[in-house]
Amino acid sequence: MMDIKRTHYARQLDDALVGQQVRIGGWIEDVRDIGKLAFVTIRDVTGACQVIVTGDSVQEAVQAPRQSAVVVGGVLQRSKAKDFHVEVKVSEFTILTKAVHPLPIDPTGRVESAIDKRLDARALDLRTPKVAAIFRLRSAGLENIRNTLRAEGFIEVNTPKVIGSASEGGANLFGFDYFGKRRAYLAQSPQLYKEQLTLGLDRVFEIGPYFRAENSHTVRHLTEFTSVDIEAAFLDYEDVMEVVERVVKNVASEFQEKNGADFRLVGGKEISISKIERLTYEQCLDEIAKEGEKLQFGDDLSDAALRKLGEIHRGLYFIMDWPLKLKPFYIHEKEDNAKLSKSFDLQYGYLELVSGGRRQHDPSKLRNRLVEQGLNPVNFEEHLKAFDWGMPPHSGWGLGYDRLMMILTGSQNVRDVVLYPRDTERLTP
Ligand code: AMO
Repeated sequence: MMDIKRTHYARQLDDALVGQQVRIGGWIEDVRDIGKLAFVTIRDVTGACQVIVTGDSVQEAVQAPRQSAVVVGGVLQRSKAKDFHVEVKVSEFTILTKAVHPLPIDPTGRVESAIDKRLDARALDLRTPKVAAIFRLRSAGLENIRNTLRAEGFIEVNTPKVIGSASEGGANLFGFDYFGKRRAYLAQSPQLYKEQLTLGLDRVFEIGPYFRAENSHTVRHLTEFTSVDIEAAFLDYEDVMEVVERVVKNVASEFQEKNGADFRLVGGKEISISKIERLTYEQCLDEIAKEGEKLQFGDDLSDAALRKLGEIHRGLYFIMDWPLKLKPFYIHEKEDNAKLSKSFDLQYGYLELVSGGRRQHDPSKLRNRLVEQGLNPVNFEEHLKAFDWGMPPHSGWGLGYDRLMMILTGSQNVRDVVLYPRDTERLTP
């Protein structure tokens, strides 16, 4: 029976193990043939190590296609090599699966490939150390967010993604036939469920997919993406702005302080997050006007306008108190000026990372808002009925996790931080 077990990862091989028998599992990266022996570099998920092959195995190692999966065993000895302190003097060299050449991309990272080629071969792309590091950071970030939110009394929930009616209004909805009986849709967000859950669970969060039939061709839009959503009873919008500030701050310091090696490898971005600046929508209009772009109260901030703002405010900042009519039906008006809303976006330069706000919890006002936005309250009855069961005032937000990862890892394209991105062109792999 073939023994496929390793005793160590490449990174664990150090001076303390010299003289011991070790076994490594990984992929052949380089082979240097110098006649009676060959120097082979084996890479696993933790790094690379050098192995010295002699005897009959030399031929096998020299002929082995690069990137084939192998296990190698032998005694660890000190090395004179420039890049390695120690090396394995091989007594066993087994090729487990041969790589078939030509490979679609070069996972050593020496030859760069365009993002589309890399995504077509994503599983192999992940063997590139920098790419694997992005996904380790992505995982560490999720754990960190879970810890932050749990410590603040939020419980994690999972709401349906196959639903009977829109959660965010009619646009951008993927619909399909449901057993020949009716239409069903993929959830654009957990918005309505998370609000209902504040009735019984008080503070909830969900980390899950959003589906949007968004015909956008940009480096920041996908049709399926991951969001962190929260909703909390008896908190106002300024309170949940503070929650998101803590969440983002903790992820950034997790990367900078606890995942330093991966963070440096990916070329991560150190972001300063002492106190995130809070601008109102109207202040933004003034700033944009000074830059020569005139917008009227009630106009949405165009891409061009956001890019101007992004040049003035290069890091993180909030835009709050948007005109009510620009915001979804579930957003609460400001008590002292009903034209404005208790809403906010968290921006990083021109890029929107989060949007949220206080929610309308008065069912009759909510019905009016639906009608104002051209939506039919009848289609929301399942949701609206919960508002008659003592709905608490509540606030929350949705954070685009892929966009946050894009910023923190210094990536230029959201596709870099998503394993198998989905956009208008891409449904595979
Ligand atoms: P919104 O529609 O602003 O809010 O979405 C929340 C956050 O999700 C991210 N995002 C996207 N990321 C990648 N590709 C896309 N196509 C895309 N669209 C949005 C952004 C955005 O800030 N229910 C509200 C949230 C709430 O109020 O709680 C909502 O869906 O980072």
